Amino acid sequence: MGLLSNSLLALLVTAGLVVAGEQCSPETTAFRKDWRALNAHERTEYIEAVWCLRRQPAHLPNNEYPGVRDRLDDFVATHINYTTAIHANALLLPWHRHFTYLWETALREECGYKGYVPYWNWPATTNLTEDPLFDGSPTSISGNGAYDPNEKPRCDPPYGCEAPGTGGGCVTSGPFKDFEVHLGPFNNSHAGPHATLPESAWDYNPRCLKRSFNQPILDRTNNEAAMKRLLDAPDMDGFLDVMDPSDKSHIGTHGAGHRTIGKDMTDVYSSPQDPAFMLHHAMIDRMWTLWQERDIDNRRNALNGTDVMYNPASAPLVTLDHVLNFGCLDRPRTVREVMDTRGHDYCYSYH
Ligand SMILES: *[C@@H]1O[C@H](CO)[C@@H](O)[C@H](O)[C@H]1NC(C)=O
Ligand SMILES: *[C@@H]1O[C@H](CO)[C@@H](O)[C@H](O)[C@H]1NC(C)=O
Ligand SMILES: *[C@@H]1O[C@H](CO)[C@@H](O)[C@H](O)[C@H]1NC(C)=O
Ligand SMILES: *[C@@H]1O[C@H](CO)[C@@H](O)[C@H](O)[C@H]1NC(C)=O
Ligand SMILES: [Cu+2]
Repeated sequence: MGLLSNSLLALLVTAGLVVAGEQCSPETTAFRKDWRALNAHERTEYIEAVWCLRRQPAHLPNNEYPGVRDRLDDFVATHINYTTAIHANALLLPWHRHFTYLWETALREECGYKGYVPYWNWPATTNLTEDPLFDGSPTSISGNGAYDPNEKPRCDPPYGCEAPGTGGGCVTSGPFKDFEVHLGPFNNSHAGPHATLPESAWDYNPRCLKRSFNQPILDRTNNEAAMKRLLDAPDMDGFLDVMDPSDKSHIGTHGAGHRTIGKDMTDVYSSPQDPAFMLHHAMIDRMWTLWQERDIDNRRNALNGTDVMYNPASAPLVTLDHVLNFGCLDRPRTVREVMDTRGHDYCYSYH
C-alpha cells in the first residue's frame, strides 16, 4: 500500500500533476519582506520590475479596452471590473490575496524579478516624507504629490469630512515621477451594492500620478494598537471590523492606508494604478496571514460576509466553494484555494 502510493505520487510528480502546495515546506517557504528590510539593490530590482510590466503588451484587447495600454493596466482593469464584488465584504481578503500573488508571479515570470512583493509596514511609517518607501529617493516608490492649495477636504457621508493632505498634485520625485495613469478617474460615491460600470470605464485618459500624503490618518487608524486589535480579533467578523468594516461605521486600516497616500490611491476602482497599491495590499495580506497562523484550526478557513459591497442582507454568505474571478489574469479560483498561504499554488508567508 505504502509502496503503491509512493510510486503513484512519483508518477504524478513526473506528470506535473501534484500542486506546488503539497511540496511547500518550512525550507521552501518564501517570506515577503518589509520594504525597509530590503537593501538598495533589492529595492531597485522591484522598481525596475514594475516598470518592466509597464513595457509589456496588454493581454486585454485594445479595441474593447482602449485605456488598457500595457500589462500593468491588465491588473488595473481587472480590479475595476470586479470592484463592487471585492470590497467591504467577505471577498476583500481572499480576492486581493490572489490578485497580489498574480502580480508577484507576473513580475517574476514575465520580468525576471527574483524577489517577492514587499509590504508597506504601516505603524513603522512615522513620517511618510522621511520613510524609505515614500521619501522620493531613487530607492523609494516616489514621494508626495506637489502641494495643491485648492485640494478640497474629502467628504464621505457616513464618515464626515477629512482635512486634505499635504500634496494633491503630480508626483514630482523618485522612480515613478513620470509614471502615467491611464484609466479612470471613477466616482467613488457611485460604488455600491448594485452599481454597474460607467460607459467610460475603459476610456484612455492619460495623466500624471497624483498623491496627497496624510500622516494623521495613518497615525490615527493604522497604529500599533490597531495591529494588536487585528491580531487579537476573536473571529473574522471582528478582524474585518478593524480592517474593512462593511457597515460604514468607521474607516478600517484598509481604507485608511488608501487615504494616507491620497488622490489616485483613493479611487476604489482604479487605485492599483499607484505602485503603492500592491505594497499596501501585501501588508493587509500579512496581517490576515499572521492572524490565521496564530490559531490555524479556527482561523484558516474563517469567512464572514457576502460577495456584494457592504454586505446587503439580501446577498448570500460566501463559502469556501465560492468562485473568484480574475478576468484575463488567471483561471477562476475557489475561495478554498486561497485560504492557506502554504497550500495549493502558494508557498509564502510573512514574519
Ligand atoms: C516629517 O519629516 C519632514 C522632513 O524632515 C519634516 O519637515 C516634518 O515636520 C516631519 N513631519 C512630522 C509629522 O514629524
Ligand atoms: C458621483 O455619483 C453620485 C451618486 O451617483 C452623484 O450624485 C454625483 O453627482 C457624482 N459626482 C460626480 C463628480 O460625478
Ligand atoms: C458574521 O458575523 C456576524 C456578527 O458576529 C454573525 O452574526 C454571523 O453569523 C457571521 N456569519 C458567518 C457566516 O460567520
Ligand atoms: C469582467 O467580468 C466579466 C464577468 O466575469 C468577464 O466576462 C470580463 O472578461 C471581465 N473583464 C475584465 C477586464 O476583467
Ligand atoms: Cu481593491
